Amino acid sequence: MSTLVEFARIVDEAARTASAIPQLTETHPALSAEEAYAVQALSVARRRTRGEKRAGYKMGLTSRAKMQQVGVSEVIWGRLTDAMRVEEGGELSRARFVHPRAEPEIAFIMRRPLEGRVTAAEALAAVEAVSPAIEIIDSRYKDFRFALPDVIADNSSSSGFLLGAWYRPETDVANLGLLVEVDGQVVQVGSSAAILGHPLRSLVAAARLIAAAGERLEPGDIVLAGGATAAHALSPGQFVRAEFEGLGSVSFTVVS
Ligand code: OOG
Ligand code: MG
Repeated sequence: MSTLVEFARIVDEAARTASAIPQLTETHPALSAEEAYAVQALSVARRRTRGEKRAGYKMGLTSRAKMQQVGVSEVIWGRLTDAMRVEEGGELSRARFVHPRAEPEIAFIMRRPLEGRVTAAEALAAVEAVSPAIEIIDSRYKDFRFALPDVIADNSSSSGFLLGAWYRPETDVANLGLLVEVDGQVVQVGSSAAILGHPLRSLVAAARLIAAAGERLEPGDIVLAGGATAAHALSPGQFVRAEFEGLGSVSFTVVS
């Protein structure tokens, strides 16, 4: 247990001070995914002690593009706090991160609790609204390289998120075309269908996976369904905009 507490301190400090660390599995190759989730919970608890509030969850590696980019092919999840929220249309400070990347996502906000094994219809009935979103991910590991337990312990690279306009839960988000532009140049194109075939499946998976940690989705929680395309590396001066078919766009400017 004390090793897990120490790992939680290490990943939390790396995130807090934006400094790269070696992979935990370099020295502890036997670290399991289950232990890594315990590290994640402990590290997020440290954030909570500093005053950060629960904001929901993020799903990760729910698309092939994302799995291929990082070389890990298992769906993972992490926790969101209010401090990770970046204002839509606002500025993102590059200095707060090690090597940030942006990816287009779909977000759900919950109206009712959702827990354990549920159907897609049950999941949808628990949704208050859907929105286009951008996730800012930032692995705290050197060179953005990690094994499955490393990334889980590092809160699944969670570091920021922006939400666009909210739409009714019935809005069809199954297969929406989307693109990411940097300074007006298209850098990624894709579809929301890349997210497990339908973003709602990611919400179903979220309910099931977080139940394993004894948690459930609560009213007001935000759930990011996972990147629909590979993530794009950010540097100061860039204007980043993601556009979603029928849902408008989400944008921000990277400053130093
Ligand atoms: C892991 C987090 C993956 C997603 O949307 O697939 C993720 C990473 O790519 O560093 O957030
Ligand atoms: Mg993501």
